[in-house]
Amino acid sequence: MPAATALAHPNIALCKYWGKRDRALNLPSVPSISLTLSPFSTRTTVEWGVATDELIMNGGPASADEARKVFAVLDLVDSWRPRARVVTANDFPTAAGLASSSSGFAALVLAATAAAGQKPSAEQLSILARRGSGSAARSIFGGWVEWRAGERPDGMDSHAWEIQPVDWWDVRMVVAIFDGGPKSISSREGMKRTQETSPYYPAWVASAPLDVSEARAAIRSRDIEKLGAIMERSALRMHASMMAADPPVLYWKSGSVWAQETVTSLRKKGIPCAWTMDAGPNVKVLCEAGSAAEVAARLGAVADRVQVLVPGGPARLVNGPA
Ligand code: 2P0
Repeated sequence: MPAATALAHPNIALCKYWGKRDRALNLPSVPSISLTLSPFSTRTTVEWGVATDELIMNGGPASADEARKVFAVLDLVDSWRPRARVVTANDFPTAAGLASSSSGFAALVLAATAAAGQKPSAEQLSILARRGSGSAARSIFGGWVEWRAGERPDGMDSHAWEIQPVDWWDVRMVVAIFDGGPKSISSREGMKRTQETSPYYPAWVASAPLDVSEARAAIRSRDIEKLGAIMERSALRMHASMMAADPPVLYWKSGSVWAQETVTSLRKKGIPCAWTMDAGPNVKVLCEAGSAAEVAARLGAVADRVQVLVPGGPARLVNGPA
């Protein structure tokens, strides 16, 4: 049976995606910018032409909800598709503070199209990955990545592209992990609620394009101070729009604020660094390679665990099963 295996890295947004202009097609209301991050990855094998659809995730059968999302994406790869067996595994623990959906759907569409004998462009892969999970559109590419919001109703102009490759700038992303309790609300539900009830949502949408164009310029000129200011501004505006939803969408914990204050004090000491936060309490800190050890040590004093990540390459086909 035709099979292929692909590997993709997760990404963390520097300018955030929050809100959809089309829920069915997963089209964002705002453009976003991310950094693809190594060493963590998802490895996925897709085998077409088996007896029954089957999804194995991290060594065991996946939930019905996860299987529904995965096979819906395979239906887009081939609407007359044969049944498929999908085996996927992350080499990072769920508790590593990273979203596995970005690397997961990127690896899935690359493996599925290759096993079907298709040769899509990276942009076409990004559009397919987006249908599984928005942030996955960005993990098709390595390094510094922008995802266009696009304007077309069919979403064919809403895909990611590489601003600069993986080796453009030797930075680190230091993740400060705060354990404690399950995620209060899924990103999908949090976005919907923000969009439907937050009086600040229109202001968030209006402010995002300028953040993206300024961040793109800061990446191209390797200006960490400028990029850092935009990163924090984007994260704060996104979280402000969530907090103003009814009921509020609040992912912050006390440790999140400690980590943010640590970043501010590092900057006062002359170490350029900046934080971002996603749909959870963990704080991710961007800094140059030479200051990563000090940033990690300082964050280690306030966080439960710290993880240092480096820029990662694009999704790619690999040998051997997942
Ligand atoms: C991002 N997040 O830009 C933003 C910032 C979380 C906060 O993308 O509904 O799993 O599958 O498109 O991509 C997380 O949401 O949401 C996310 P769906 P996704 O990284």
